[in-house]
Amino acid sequence: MTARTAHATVFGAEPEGRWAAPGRVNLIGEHTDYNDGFVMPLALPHTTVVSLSRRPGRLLRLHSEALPTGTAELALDELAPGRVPGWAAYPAGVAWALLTAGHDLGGADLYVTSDVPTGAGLSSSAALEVACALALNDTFGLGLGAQEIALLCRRAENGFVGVPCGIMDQMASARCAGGHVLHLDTRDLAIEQIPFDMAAEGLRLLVVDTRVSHRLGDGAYARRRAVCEAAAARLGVAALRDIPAEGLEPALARLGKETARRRVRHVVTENERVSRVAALLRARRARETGPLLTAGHHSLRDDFEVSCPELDLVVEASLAAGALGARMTGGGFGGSAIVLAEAEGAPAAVAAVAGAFAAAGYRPPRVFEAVPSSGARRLPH
Ligand code: GAF
Repeated sequence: MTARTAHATVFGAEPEGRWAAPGRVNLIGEHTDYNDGFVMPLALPHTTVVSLSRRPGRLLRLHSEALPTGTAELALDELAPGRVPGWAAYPAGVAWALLTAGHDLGGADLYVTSDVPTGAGLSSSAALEVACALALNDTFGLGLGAQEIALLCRRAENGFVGVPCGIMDQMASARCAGGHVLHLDTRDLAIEQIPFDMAAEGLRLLVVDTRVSHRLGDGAYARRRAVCEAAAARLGVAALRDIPAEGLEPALARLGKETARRRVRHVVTENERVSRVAALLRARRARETGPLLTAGHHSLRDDFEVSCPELDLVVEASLAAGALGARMTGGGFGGSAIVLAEAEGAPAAVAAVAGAFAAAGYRPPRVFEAVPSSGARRLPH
């Protein structure tokens, strides 16, 4: 059954349109977005697709193909943070963010399908939010641009779902372009689309999903963010982005706690790595980014302390098998890693990771290629 037919079967009405939003993988720039810093995600070919039909009244009905838990029914005028459990909190949060921003919505039925892996650190939540926002924006003629949509989706996640994430994932899903990485300044949201064609340089970028479930809601992410904000306040800057690389040592000397020093060192050095990777990609020297990716992993493992044994093993095993660079990607505590390898060396790196996982008694990882794909869009009817 196609999604269109499924929509009609569940809701008794043909969808008026379908909208797709991708998951993302981040090349470099981790835990920098809530410090006003720099990030460099690319959209994956995996998308969440939402079909929508309007309905009379002010009820929002939500159905996910993946979850046989039935249809969630929510009154638009009763949406409030903390009241909607499970996956429906994301679409409901988007409607809430739109309504509280003063936009006019009516009743709607939304049917959701997705092939973005969940819990894999690949932004399935942002893909769901952005696809829903796009569907509501187009259908109710709200006239919002991609950046406004990303900001509203972050507001949904922060204020309604309760995850204190930064802006990277929503901007990646809304604004990435096929064949490019999105070099984003998360302070003013200025973007640079940098061409990213690994095949042309004889390279491959692989995503390794460790299948260790990653959850940002358990407090560790929020604690990292709070330490960074407290350190910025202590250093008298608006955000850690304002500490330049050459100002790192004096800044560290002013921080009392070792934990704060480590977190600050990660953020400042990571922003510097994003700039260096951007310069190499502009010069079509992607091969040379490998050591920067690996340095980013070590910083996330040792200074930011958001890695886990499975992610570390992907990095160690792939590098030992000749990969050019590797790092965890996304929030961490599980989820996925990326591996940059020579095209002809990629199979050996994948085999080495699979072998190391088997030897360690871990579940086999899922591996696929990161092909830079389009951001959110309306699909042809
Ligand atoms: C998660 C968050 F949602 C992002 O905002 C970002 O902070 C990322 O972790 C870490 O770079 O994906």
